[in-house]
Amino acid sequence: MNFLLATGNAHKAEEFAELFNPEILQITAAPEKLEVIEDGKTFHENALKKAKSYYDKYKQPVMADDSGLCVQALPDELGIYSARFGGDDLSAKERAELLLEKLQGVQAKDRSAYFICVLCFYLSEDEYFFFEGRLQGRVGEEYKGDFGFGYDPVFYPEGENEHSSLAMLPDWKAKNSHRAIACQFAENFFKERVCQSR
Ligand code: ITT
Repeated sequence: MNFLLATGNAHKAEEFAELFNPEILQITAAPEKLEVIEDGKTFHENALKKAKSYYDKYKQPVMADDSGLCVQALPDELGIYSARFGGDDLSAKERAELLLEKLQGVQAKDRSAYFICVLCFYLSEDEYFFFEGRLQGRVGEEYKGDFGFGYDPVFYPEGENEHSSLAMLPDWKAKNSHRAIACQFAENFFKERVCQSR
């Protein structure tokens, strides 16, 4: 199955290129980025809005991603607003540094956070599906690492890699991220669907 990718974020597009088995799902870049006002109250609403906007314009199946970082100590500041945290004029690095600044003095146990990715596969107005992935961890004390994008340099996943930021773990991120988990759910779903239709 072929889906048009509804994103203006080149980093997401790069990650998706590696995340699907092309024998099951092929994702093609949209010819042009559309301006979509993301005023939904949930990741699902925003993912649907993006998918529908691209579907309405290009009249073909679309996949959209709405994602963000949810930080326990700042419940209303990031989440669905992650791309705009601190205002529109900040760079991704400035946003991540602002997050470290706001958490200055907050103890390790209260720095808990998770990344979330909600994918919307939009086949038609009557048929669309959501898949969600999460990655648990914490906001560290330091900005570290050169890979990835957004908040990766300040996010430290829980478990064996807890001393490395996500921006230091490109291979691990490709297999274990919120986006990789959501893609795996989607791939399994569409694989099953193709098998059933044969
Ligand atoms: P599109 O809406 O065009 O897809 P966007 O960047 O505006 O692009 P979102 O509205 O989904 O995307 O915002 C998600 C923000 O959350 C993104 O800009 C990053 O700051 C952050 N984010 C999401 N996934 C991330 C990841 O894997 N690593 C680091 N930061 C991430």
